[in-house]
Amino acid sequence: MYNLDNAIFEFCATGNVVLDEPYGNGHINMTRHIILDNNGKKTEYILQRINKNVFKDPESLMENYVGVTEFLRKKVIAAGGDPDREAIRVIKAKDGKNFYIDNDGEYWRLILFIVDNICYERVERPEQFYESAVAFGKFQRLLADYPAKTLHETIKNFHNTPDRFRQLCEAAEADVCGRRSEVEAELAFVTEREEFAGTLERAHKDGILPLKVTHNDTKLNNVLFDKDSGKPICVIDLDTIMPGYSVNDFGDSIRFGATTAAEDEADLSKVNFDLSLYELYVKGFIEGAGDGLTDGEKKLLPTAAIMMTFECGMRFLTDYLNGDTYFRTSRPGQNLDRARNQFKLVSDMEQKLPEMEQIVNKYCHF
Ligand code: ADP
Ligand code: GN1
Ligand code: MG
Repeated sequence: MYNLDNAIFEFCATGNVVLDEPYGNGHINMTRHIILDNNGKKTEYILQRINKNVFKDPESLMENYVGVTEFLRKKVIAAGGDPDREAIRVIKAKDGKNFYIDNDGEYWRLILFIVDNICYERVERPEQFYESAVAFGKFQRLLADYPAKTLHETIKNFHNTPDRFRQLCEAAEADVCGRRSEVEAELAFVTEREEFAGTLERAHKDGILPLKVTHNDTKLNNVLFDKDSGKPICVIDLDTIMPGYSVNDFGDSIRFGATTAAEDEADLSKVNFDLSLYELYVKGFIEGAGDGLTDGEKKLLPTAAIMMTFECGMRFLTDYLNGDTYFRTSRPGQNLDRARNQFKLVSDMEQKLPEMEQIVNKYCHF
């Protein structure tokens, strides 16, 4: 249950509540936009209840979150930027902690609302996608010297695609909701790609793909843009910052953004992979990451785009079979639509792989 009295006033934030409403389209946390009026001075906040079903250890998560935000704040200040706009500011609870635990054992955090922002659920103009690529590439570059060993693994095996394959097989085997018969075609599609699922893990074992500090959830709606200049202000949603593969941050953006339809579009004839958006993202990500990517990583960018799309499709399908317990849904069958949508994109990308590789070659000059 959402209980404002038990949450916002437990933080070092004072004033009368003049606005309190659900906010954003995240699939995981419960997010509210709150405005407090303190003798005429209004301050805007984002109050979030951390999803404990997804994040089993919220205290470790907040340790990562605060460590990274503080680190980035210092870099923004050093570069002469505005730290309350270009970095996330965590407001402490009254007991000095970075979170508040309510009577039900739920964890809450309060952060400053980044004002005058626009958050896009879909690419409206191609430049936005290019700009988001620069932002996510730069984000990786800024964190290149972060002490990765201090990071907790907030979700074990988060982008371990073979493990996602295993979880899907388990869900299909258990079939707790009796939905398996509806998804035999999708299960066959996945099984045909079992060997492919291990490609990045093998590249890691072979020393081609190093572990780096990565965002791991690089959807377009996890970067905020300035409403006037249209430029990216800040990368948000830092719950999944962990050691990972740089190419997966690239791939996850591609699966969400380089498409002609929304993630849950059910009419698959509308869902196609958009090569021109892909090209813009390649250009921006390589520019943003600077010299932070090795040739081995760059060569794996197209594979990672397919991998993240395939993996996300498996995750949606697993959740559908398990009874929609992980991703927030707003209508029956939404997770199945999401899974089919991702698999349609995978097929389309597989067809267009030669072009995807040519585009990477064009910007990387191997
Ligand atoms: P989830 O994990 O559920 O996706 P997010 O941290 O991404 O949660 O937050 C959900 C949405 O809330 C974002 O997509 C964005 O629209 C909005 N949001 C989050 N943090 C801020 C912030 N500091 N300022 C303004 N809007 C924010
Ligand atoms: C979730 O939290 P949000 O909506 O930004 C999910 C991502 C998926 C995405 C699919 C912690 O992202 O991994 O790619 O939904 N986040 C988590 O839309 O599982
Ligand atoms: Mg989000």
